[in-house]
Amino acid sequence: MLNIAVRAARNAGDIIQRASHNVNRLTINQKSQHDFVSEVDFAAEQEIIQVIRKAYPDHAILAEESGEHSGNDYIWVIDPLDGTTNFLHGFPQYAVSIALKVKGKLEVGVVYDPVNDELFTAERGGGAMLNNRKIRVAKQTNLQSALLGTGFPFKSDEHLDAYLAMFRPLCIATAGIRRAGAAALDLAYVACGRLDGFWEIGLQEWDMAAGVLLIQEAGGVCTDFSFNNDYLQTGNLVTGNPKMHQMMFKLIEPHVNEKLTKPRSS
Ligand code: 2AM
Ligand code: CA
Repeated sequence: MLNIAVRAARNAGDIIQRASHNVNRLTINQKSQHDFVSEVDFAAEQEIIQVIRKAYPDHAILAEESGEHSGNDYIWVIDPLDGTTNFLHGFPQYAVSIALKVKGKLEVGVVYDPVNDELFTAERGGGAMLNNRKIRVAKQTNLQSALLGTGFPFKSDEHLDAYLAMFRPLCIATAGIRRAGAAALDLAYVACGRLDGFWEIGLQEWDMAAGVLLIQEAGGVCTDFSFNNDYLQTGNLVTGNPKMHQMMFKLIEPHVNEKLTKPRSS
């Protein structure tokens, strides 16, 4: 199943890279405020679904641009192009993200960066790899030297105050914070130690499913804002090595309100 995920991710990556030379000519639609989708997102998603359907005709699919095809223990969770806004600006930070959930548990995760030809893969119990080499989360235990990733609540200002309240102590406590704009790739960077930790409010399941498994298999910890495992449902995630996660959580926790502990509404 990992092989199928890799084939689908690479094929989608090829479609994306071919289109990257002509972004100005793409048809772009706005899904909601600050949220865009292009014909490349759709084409990449169709390719991924085709590869998966051919190998596993009765598995279910949850994909960003085509919704949920329900009714199975096996669900493929797909973001065909994570970082669409970056892609449309020629900002080379975007990726394909594909995960497989079996009975609600993440079993396979692939994040593919077609710009740098970096393939991040993980299977439950089998470790995490970058281009077939084993990766581990960073060993950093000092917050002052830590480089963190994050994402801003870009869709609405509902959680902006809570987010900014968390941002402040983390900004003061760490060596730096990066907001690169493609959550799946940020998580892959935590898995291979380029980032020491990451947090975000309001992620979708397809943004994080593959990345979460990469981090877990690379020795990291992922929780929601209640220190539980409901990040796929709430969309809120804190992650890093066990010590980093704990230190970040301590600074985030005082600013967590009730809304941030509930399953997301959309
Ligand atoms: P997407 O490109 O697949 O939609 C988390 O920040 C995620 O939100 C990103 O990985 C990105 O995934 C999505 N997103 C959508 N619009 C965004 C925007 N204007 N800025 C940042 N992220 C955006
Ligand atoms: Ca997307």
